[in-house]
Amino acid sequence: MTDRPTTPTPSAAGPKEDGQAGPTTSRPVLTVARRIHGTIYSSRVEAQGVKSYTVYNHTLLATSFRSLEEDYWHLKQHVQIWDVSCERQVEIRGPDAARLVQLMTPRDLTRAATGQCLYAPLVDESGGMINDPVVLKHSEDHYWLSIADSDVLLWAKGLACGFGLDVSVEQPEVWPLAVQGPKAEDLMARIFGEEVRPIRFFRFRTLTFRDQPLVVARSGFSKQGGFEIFVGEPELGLALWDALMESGQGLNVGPGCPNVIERIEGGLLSYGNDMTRGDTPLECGLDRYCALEAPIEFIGRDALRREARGDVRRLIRGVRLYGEALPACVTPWPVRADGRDIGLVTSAANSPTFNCGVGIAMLDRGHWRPGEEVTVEVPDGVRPATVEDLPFAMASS
Ligand code: THG
Repeated sequence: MTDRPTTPTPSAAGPKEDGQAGPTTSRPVLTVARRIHGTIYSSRVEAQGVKSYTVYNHTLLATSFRSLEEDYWHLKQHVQIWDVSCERQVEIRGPDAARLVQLMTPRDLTRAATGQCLYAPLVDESGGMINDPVVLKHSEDHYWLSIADSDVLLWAKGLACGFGLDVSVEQPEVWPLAVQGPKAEDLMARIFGEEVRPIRFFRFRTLTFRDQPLVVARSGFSKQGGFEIFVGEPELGLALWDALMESGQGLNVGPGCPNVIERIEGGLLSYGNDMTRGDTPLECGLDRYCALEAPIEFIGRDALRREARGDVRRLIRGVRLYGEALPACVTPWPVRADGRDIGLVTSAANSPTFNCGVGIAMLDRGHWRPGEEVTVEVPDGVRPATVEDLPFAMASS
């Protein structure tokens, strides 16, 4: 087997200029071979000067272009094109499709509409988080689960076999492209026409580009507004990327990617970082997507009902961290109150808006009150911190 080093890729710790730890000279590179997929847009992403990648669903995902902070301001002020091909689609079709999708999630899908996107925790038999996809309902017997970073295909296939369901479960070649930022709607209208404007949040329509149909949803992994376009044809995808980049006169369009500062401020959780199979959706603060008393059948229902009837023991909260600029949060940082361990910070970044560190933390009951003072053990010392609601809100002073 000939593994070929291709993209020089910064180490897990990332580039220094992003405020992240790690060597600055002769960093090891990530060897990219068949098991780690590039995407149909990779040539464009590299031509735009991507600085760092992560691997998500076995696929490259950019993590910075200029610096985290420059990318952050650009995303909040203008419009960015993101290669989010790593959001793979698990396609479930057939007479038992609705039953299988409902078996996987505590969210009540019985009244979901065709053309609707639904953020849906997936849980195992103990209520542990398996994934947190966006479900796209194409029809009663046709769904896409637009997945976060875990192998949902295998879980869904196992359930389909085990329950003897009449469905097909596949991972089609679909390459989502996100257009995010306050000017996203104007840019999209230049490509798809005025029909994009009436698409409501978390709804999708089929629009045409170069006479070819494309699924266009008003969704995306930022709080700045925008769309996701689900492309099935590599050539069409490149033409779409180029058209978006070339049609942005006056809109300051640029390349981008999910931005860790913006997503922490916005309270968007990252599966594998902020939550794992060891956490339940109730602990993740996703109870509004759990219809535990609805007359629906889903895996983990008994465990979640038991948890909900007792006291949920831990909860994801925001934390503000004070002091020097933070390094990257590679392994979780212990949180302490009165000298006792009370939780872990699982994601952190330096917020230019709040002028302090911002983090997402899983905290024990009794320590959830906004303003509660705690300390966080970061790799270079102990920092004072305070507990916050998610999303982070601007102080109204
Ligand atoms: N888009 C698509 N697929 C995805 C993501 C995405 N799969 C992986 C990952 N992101 C899933 N995680 C999230 C988390 C939050 C949201 C979307 C995907 C999100 N939440 C809304 C919010 O917090 O404002 C609320 C959604 C709702 O209430 O239904 O947008 O980004 N295709």
